[in-house]
Amino acid sequence: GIAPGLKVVAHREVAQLFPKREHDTHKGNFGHLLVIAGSTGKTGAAALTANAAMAMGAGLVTLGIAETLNPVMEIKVTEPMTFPLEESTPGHLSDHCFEVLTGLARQKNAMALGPGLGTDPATQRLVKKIIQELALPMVVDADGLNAIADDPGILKKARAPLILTPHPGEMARLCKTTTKQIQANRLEAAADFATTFKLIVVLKGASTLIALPDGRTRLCPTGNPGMASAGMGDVLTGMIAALLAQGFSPGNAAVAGVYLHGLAGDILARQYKGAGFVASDLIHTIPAAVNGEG
Ligand code: NPW
Ligand code: AMP
Ligand code: MG
Repeated sequence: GIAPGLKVVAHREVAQLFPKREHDTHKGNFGHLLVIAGSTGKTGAAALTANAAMAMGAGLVTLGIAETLNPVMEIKVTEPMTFPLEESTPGHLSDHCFEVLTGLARQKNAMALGPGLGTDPATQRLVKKIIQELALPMVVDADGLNAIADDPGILKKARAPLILTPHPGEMARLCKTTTKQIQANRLEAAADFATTFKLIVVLKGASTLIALPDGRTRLCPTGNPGMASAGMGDVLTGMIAALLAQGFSPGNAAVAGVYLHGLAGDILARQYKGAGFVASDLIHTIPAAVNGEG
């Protein structure tokens, strides 16, 4: 049964959030997203996040990447721009790049922070600085969440709205408990964290929950087991962040991003009769989900 007060996200409310594109519009009207993601062995996560943001309608995307990985990313992504940043060990971002990053963040409308960043201590210091000092609405995911799990209190110092997108394992790290405990109390875990730290929690998994800072909670009806594969969460992060960059409120960005990510997965599950599609396929299905198919 569904807990009282837990509203299921409806297709109609998501569809009406997307304004019609004016005849004479241009890319400057759809926001510029800054993605900070990727490390040695996990450049795929950075590419998926940046490409998903483009597919979700962001006007421009810039991917900040550890400098020795920049040549690889120049080839891996096409529409997103890349920007090499100072690293600690090869392929891992250093907190020494924070000044440069502050400049890079200046003309941006939102940030996606964490997919594939790795767990280098200097990278983790950088994540903490970004969250506390950059006034950009932000989606924090994956290793961005792992970086602050030892001190979630810094989330209270954020200068702009935050959307956290933990899977149950990451949520367990944030709450210093086990995945099993989180899964047994998903609604309570997400709602408590969101109200305590005054941010949005997207607790992923079958039936993703969205908990808002005012205590309201939403249940996403889309998504399927075919989505239990590498990179699906990295795509979601890019999708939500792209909506933030386009000026969606944090609550609307989270609700619409989660719903359409699941809907794109459902369109693919029908095409593939179940599973076998991959996160890159889901990126290519985003327009069909947004434009009302399925
Ligand atoms: P358990 O074992 O049940 O306790 P990790 P990751 C749990 C990047 N990637 N329901 C489960 O825990 C990411 O962006 C890069 C229940 C599981 O063992 C990150 O930066 C890719 N439990 C980094 O890798 C592609 C669930 O969490 C544990 C659950 C590490 O991220 C892959 C795993 O979590 C990846 O996206 C669920 N629905 N979901 C690339 N190509 O570059 C998760 N768990 O240890 O945080 O590892 O999610 O792979
Ligand atoms: P991550 O573990 O960060 O790659 O995120 C996985 C993404 O796929 C999240 O958006 C999950 O909600 C989604 N997902 C994974 N498994 C399922 C499932 N069994 N049913 C629905 N969605 C799923
Ligand atoms: Mg993930």
